[in-house]
Amino acid sequence: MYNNLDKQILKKIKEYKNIVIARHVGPDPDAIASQIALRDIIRFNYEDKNVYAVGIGVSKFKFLGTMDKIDDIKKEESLLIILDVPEFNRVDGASKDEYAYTIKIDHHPCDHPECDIDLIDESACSTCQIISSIVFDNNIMIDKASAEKLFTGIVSDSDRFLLSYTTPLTFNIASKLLNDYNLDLSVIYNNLYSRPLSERKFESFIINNLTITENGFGYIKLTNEDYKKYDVDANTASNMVNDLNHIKELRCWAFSSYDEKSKMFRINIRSRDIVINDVAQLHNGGGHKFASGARLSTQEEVDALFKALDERCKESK
Ligand SMILES: [Mn+2]
Repeated sequence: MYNNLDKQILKKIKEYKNIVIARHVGPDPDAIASQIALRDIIRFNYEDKNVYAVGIGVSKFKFLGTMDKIDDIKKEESLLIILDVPEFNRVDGASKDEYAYTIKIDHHPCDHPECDIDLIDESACSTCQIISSIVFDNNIMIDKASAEKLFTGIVSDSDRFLLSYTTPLTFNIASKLLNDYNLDLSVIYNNLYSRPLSERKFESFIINNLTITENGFGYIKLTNEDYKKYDVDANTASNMVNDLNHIKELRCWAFSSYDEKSKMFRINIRSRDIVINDVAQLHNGGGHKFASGARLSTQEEVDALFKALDERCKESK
């Protein structure tokens, strides 16, 4: 279904002895699950290859697997695959010019070539869905643990099949993974969705302190003090943005969370039916039509973006 691009990718994987797999900074379950699953699928099929998953690990997602330290390989003779990320400036732990050949597999829109091969499927709910399609279309053997990871990424990025990127193909693939590999749903859902009470309290704090404009735009600016008080981190906050879906009064909503490490404001934007990625693009961000983000360095820039989003809500009333 990928116009032979998948076959070209598989050919390159066959060709290279050393393969490094990277994904975006501040990873979500889809990023890590697709990365680990692809690594383990390649290892499962080619015992003699050196395959590494790189980037900073996130303890919360340890159940998906751990990152690797690259051995003493010649990167200039190695293949780099980047997953779930449109551009190299957001890739964690790898840069383009170090490697002999680069491949991108992603579901985020991108209007320019980034790698030697770019497989972009904007209709897929997740990178894990794309990897699953490649696996099934090409009758590739995979192990049960990898199937479990692919399913986890699909469930997580589609927000449990709620988001509009969920298609009949998403269900077909999920069903095939479940059925062919006899997956245990309760284990997967427990890993993904059990969370400490402090996080639920933090979620209540967000809902109680959300500002909603008359145009249906909701926003909150989270500070380090807020994280400390609820014992959560900036990452937790940005992953929580999906939880505000289906609040009637909201058409579009955004979190600004200050990240001490990078000294940047991380903005997460969601919308029920208003296109917002073009607004994000004008403010140092980007993403999907209804799910975007941005990274900004000053409070003024945050205010300008929020104003533009409110404007967009007003225009599309
Ligand atoms: Mn994704």
